[in-house]
Amino acid sequence: MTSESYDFVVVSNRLPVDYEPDASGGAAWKPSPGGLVTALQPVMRAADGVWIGWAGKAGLDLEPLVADGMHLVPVPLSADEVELYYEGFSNDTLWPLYHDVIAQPRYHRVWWDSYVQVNRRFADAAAAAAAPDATVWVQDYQLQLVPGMLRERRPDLTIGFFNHIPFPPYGIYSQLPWRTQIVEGLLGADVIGFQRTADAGNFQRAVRRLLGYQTRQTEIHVPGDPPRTVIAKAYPISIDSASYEELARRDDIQARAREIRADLGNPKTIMLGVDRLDYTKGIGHRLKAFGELLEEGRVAVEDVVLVQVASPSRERVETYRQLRDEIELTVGRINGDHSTIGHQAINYLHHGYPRDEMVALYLAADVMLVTALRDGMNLVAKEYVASRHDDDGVLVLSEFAGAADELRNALLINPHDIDGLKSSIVQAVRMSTTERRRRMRALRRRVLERDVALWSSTFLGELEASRRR
Ligand code: GDG
Repeated sequence: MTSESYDFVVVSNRLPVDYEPDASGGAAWKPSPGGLVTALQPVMRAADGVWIGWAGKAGLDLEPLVADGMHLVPVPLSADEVELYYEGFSNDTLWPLYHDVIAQPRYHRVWWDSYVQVNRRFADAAAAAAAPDATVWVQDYQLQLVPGMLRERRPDLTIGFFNHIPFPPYGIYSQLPWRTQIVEGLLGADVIGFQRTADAGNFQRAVRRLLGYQTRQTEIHVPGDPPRTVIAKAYPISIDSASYEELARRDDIQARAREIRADLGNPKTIMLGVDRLDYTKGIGHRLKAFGELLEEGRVAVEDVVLVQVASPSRERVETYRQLRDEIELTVGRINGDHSTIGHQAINYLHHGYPRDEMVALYLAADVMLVTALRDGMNLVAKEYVASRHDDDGVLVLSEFAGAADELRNALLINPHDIDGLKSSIVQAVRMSTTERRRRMRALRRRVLERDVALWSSTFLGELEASRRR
């Protein structure tokens, strides 16, 4: 544990670096910069802050370190805790429950016990690292008890929480045996951020139903001595838009995009899906729609190819193993039925790729398919738009992704409506250049203006304002 203290503390399940022991028995830290790191790095530097999280490998007790100019405090997790708190409660109870029970959530008391224990460890680490009156920002569903635990120990702190995934309607949320404890845990924060206004509304309803507290617009009145006002509100997350545009303008990445097109046989239309292999992403619905379009002859395998990047995810959770089997069976069937020697219907890639390659794929894709059944935001949709500095390309976007609240100029679809999805795919394939440009320009204005730096500064600004309330 660190003996130093900091005015700004970020707490998330994972640290923004991966711990990779090398062959010689030494250790290496590999930065894994995502949007959150990009957004928070300037704030961390200015406030000389610290990031608290798990290093991604079980059973390691590591010393605090400095990587990429950031102070990092690793929180250890045992192999059992990875199984119970992380794979179990976080990914097999909360994840399916918060995504509208697309898969069946599993409720196990030992998983919950581990969740409480691990949340306490994160809260202890944050309490130890935070200077008097510091600001602490807790991230995501794995750590929903941390705000309450922290407030108990350290009432001097200003505490923010951001939920990256949806918050479900009360009718679904109320299944959770520990529904009251979680709501109470979250209410330890001064500001609770959600992706969509609907998520904030669902949370407020759960508070009213479970605790009977009064809410007014974004305010929740929490009785006590002293009574507190907690803000629950939407702060839609975004990406580092400029860096995607910058990559997309690079000559080597544009050359790679042309190479991808050529390798695919220069088809008229390349459609692209990029998702973690997760049942929330609607990959099966997308494949079904494409398969039927080929079957009906509304698109031809010589003209249209679907590239599906399905990056490996949560492979130790049974539901994810089953999903992989289902998807791969479907891809095999569609390819078997419709591919020809020279033309493969679906190019399925079960790999993760470097960001450069992702941007080249975005540039190569005429149509981007985001068909999530439920998604907090969906950053892939925003990354596609940010990369299209040529004002071309069509985004087909599920109305069940948070991004649909902002990206109104996409072709919005209901992925459960396979006929509707098929029509939108055909519309995207046939769309005129003029309409593509008009829509993409509008989308780009939005994504370039509202980037991840604006997201974090807005959230932290409101958190700062809550100090004065
Ligand atoms: C959660 C919420 C919310 C994917 N494959 C590769 C790769 N990726 C990158 C994408 C994108 C990120 O991973 C995925 O973000 P999404 O937003 O699409 O989805 P989740 O992982 O489910 O994220 C989501 C998000 O949190 C943020 O709040 O939007 O709703 O579920 O950045 O590009 N990146 C690389 N190679 C891959 O193969 N380099």
